[in-house]
This record gives sequence, C-alpha cells and structure tokens, in this order.
Amino acid sequence: MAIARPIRLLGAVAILAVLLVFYRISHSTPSLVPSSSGGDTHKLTDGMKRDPLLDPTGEPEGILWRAEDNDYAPDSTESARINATLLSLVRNEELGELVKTMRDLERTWNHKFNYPWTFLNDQPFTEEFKRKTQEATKAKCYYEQIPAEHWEAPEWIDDELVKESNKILEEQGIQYSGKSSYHKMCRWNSGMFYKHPALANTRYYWRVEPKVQFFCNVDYDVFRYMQDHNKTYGFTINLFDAPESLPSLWPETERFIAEHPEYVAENNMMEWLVDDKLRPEHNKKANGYSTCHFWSNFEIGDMDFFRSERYEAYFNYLDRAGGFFYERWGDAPVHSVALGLFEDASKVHWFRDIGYRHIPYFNCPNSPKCSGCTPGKFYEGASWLSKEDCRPNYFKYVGTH
Ligand SMILES: Nc1nc2c(ncn2[C@@H]2O[C@H](COP(=O)(O)OP(=O)(O)O)[C@@H](O)[C@H]2O)c(=O)[nH]1
Ligand SMILES: *[C@@H]1O[C@H](CO)[C@@H](O)[C@H](O)[C@H]1NC(C)=O
Ligand SMILES: *[C@@H]1O[C@H](CO)[C@@H](O)[C@H](O)[C@H]1NC(C)=O
Ligand SMILES: [Mg+2]
Repeated sequence: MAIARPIRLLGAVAILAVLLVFYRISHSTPSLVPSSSGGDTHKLTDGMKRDPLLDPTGEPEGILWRAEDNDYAPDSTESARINATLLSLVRNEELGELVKTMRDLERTWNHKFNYPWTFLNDQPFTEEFKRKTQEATKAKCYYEQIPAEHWEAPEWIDDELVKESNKILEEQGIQYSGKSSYHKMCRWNSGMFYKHPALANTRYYWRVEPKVQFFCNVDYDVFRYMQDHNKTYGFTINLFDAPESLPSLWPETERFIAEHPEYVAENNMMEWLVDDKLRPEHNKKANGYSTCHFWSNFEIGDMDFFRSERYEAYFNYLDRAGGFFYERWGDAPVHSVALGLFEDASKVHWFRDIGYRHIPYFNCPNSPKCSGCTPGKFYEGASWLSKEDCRPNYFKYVGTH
C-alpha cells in the first residue's frame, strides 16, 4: 500500500524529533565531568564546565624577568631582585618537612632567582635548624623570633570564655579548636606577620609552609610579575571553609563596612563572598558568608595592602570582637574577605602555572614544565573533598585571571 508523500515526510520529521530529544537528554544529564584521571568525578557548575587546569597552561602574559637575562646571583648587590622574601612561620620540630619543601621550591624556582628566606617562630630557632635550612639554599636566610606581644592573646580575651567556647567548637568537630597555639597562629597570620620589625623593609612575600610540595618549573621572577602587573595577592587554591569555625565573622564584617563604607572597593568580589547557591547550608551557618577563601598556606602578597589603613582598621575591629579565640577564625577567610571587599578584583591573580600541593588539595596544571602531579586533579582522598572546591564560584563571579 502506497503511503502519501506528506505522511511519509511527517513520519520522518517525527523520527528526527524523537532522535533529537534522545540526543539532548543523553548529552545534558551528566553534569559530572571527570576532573582527574584517577576516575574521580567532580561536580562542576556553570562557573566551570571543565577544569581549566586540563587545558594546556603556559606562563602569564606580558613581560617576564628571567634569570638568563638578568643578574640574580645570590650575593650580588646590584641584583635584579626586588624587595621581597620567601616567608615561613615554622617550628623547630618541623625542620625535616621544611627542608623537603625548601628543596622543592629551590629546584623549581628559587635556585634561579635566589630570593632570601625569612623564618619566623614564637620560640628561638635551634642551631641545627639554622644549619640545615641554610644548607638547602644559596640564598640568604634570616631567622627571627616573634615578639610575645604579637603572638599572645590580647588582654581583653577572657580565658574562661575561651575554654567554654572551644569546648563547643570541639563538639562540633572543628579541627584544632582546642589548641590555643593554633588560634594564636591564625591571629598572627591575620594581623601581625607584616608588622615584624625584620620585615619593615620588605614589601612582597611568598608564604611557604613545611610539608607543601611544588611541581612545576617556574622560569620568571614571580615577585617582579606582581610588581609589574600591579598585583596585590596571588593564590593557587580556592576553598570552602567549615562554617562552624566562623559564625560571627560575616556579621562583624557587615558591621565594620556599615561604619566604613569608604573602604569597600568599587570593583570588589562581593558575589564570591556571599554566594548561597553552590552551598546554601554553608552560607546559612556562616550567616551570609559563602565561606569561600584563598587557601593561605600558599600566598604571594604585597604587604602594603595589609599595612594599609583599611586593612589595619578591619583587623583591629575583628581582633576586638574576639573571634580568633572564641571561634576559630582562620587567617585564610580573614585575608580573603578583606581582599574581596577592600581590593580591586583585577589585583588578585590565580597562579595557575605554579603546581602546588598542601594535603589534601592540589593545583596541578597541564604543562610540560610540571612533574609529579596529575593535571586537573584537585584532591586526593575521600570523594566528599571535591565539594570543598570553590573555584567554580570564583571563576563565575571573579574570573580566571
Ligand atoms: N612557630 C610556630 N609555628 C606554628 C605554630 N602553629 C602553627 N605553625 C605554623 O603555621 C603553619 C600552619 O600550621 P599547620 O599545622 O600546617 O596547620 P594546617 O595547615 O592548618 O593544618 C605551619 O607553617 C606551621 O609550621 C606554632 O605554635 N609555632
Ligand atoms: C621595600 O618595601 C617597603 C614596604 O613597602 C618600603 O618601606 C621600603 O622602603 C622598600 N625598600 C626598598 C629598598 O625599596
Ligand atoms: C595600579 O593600581 C593603582 C591603584 O589601584 C592605580 O592607581 C594604578 O594606575 C595602577 N597601575 C597600573 C600600571 O596598572
Ligand atoms: Mg599546613
């Protein structure tokens, strides 16, 4: 039986339509895109359809200062080095781990540029510490003790209240909440490190912690890069924080900016700080703060920002509020909220080309300059760790610069 031509056409269109629907479904359901070769999956939102670290990564654009073309000899008085230091707060007991980290950074970067190292400690450094760290570099090493008035809790902090509130934090499973040295360390890293007299003549710092790893050869002077491109702060990893550690940080911050609206930058990163879509519960428990922050165990920064009137006023306000001790505010969220509010977003830089690890997270670019890490792999360990990645929000609201 012959079928009329219009009917045949209709049938063909119907089949095509059905196929199209199937195609759409099969290509839109998986919002899970592999982000590492280890079979781990990673939920990516519209801010990050694909981890940018999977794409080939080169050096940043613009003029870069190289060791071949300039004088970076360790003892040169006319060297091309700028006003900067590698900076490490560290305990004598961490010597072994620190030396491993130093070797990583010396091999990948500093043996070419010979920037000095500055080691800081609330205790005196041992002779063994000084000897073994100096053996790991041709560059100058400085060993400085932290003045007690920078390290100890301020006099308005109530010890009984600290004990009570830390007990509650411990019950909520907040890591290190019962350790008073950890609270002091976070406060010192928030508002004191750049006040150390030994750093009075230093502007840029690269923070280095024992136990971290570096994977990629970096062949330009990163401090010059910061200066030449007018950057205030560089990061590698961007995370969510435990909201229980900082329930009053955002409310205090809101009170501060109500008093000082003039400190808020026009081109700020507010949306990244207040997002409530990716992790609504975090925002709720942190009373309006997404908890997103630059992970501060890595930072390359301009201390002039921290020494500015606006940052100083902010830190003093927070210090009075007491949350470094009654809660467990980290220096990472404090730095990040300050940068996000008081600095122009264009002045923060993602060092995507610096391969980095602090357990359990990585920044591992796809580049022939790197070895020892898997490009695009963000974490190692339990799969829930993938949720802690705040880069999708950062890329969405701020960008990938
Ligand atoms: N000198 C000194 N350094 C500390 C103290 N507490 C922490 N640090 C340093 O601060 C940094 C962060 O501490 P860490 O134990 O790695 O904390 P985590 O990375 O948050 O788990 C590391 O560089 C430590 O060496 C302390 O009481 N004294
Ligand atoms: C280095 O930077 C600091 C802080 O900005 C400044 O006070 C100092 O004068 C600078 N030193 C040199 C030698 O440029
Ligand atoms: C650097 O930043 C300052 C302050 O925002 C601005 O005034 C200046 O023009 C910038 N310079 C360059 C070279 O971008
Ligand atoms: Mg650490």
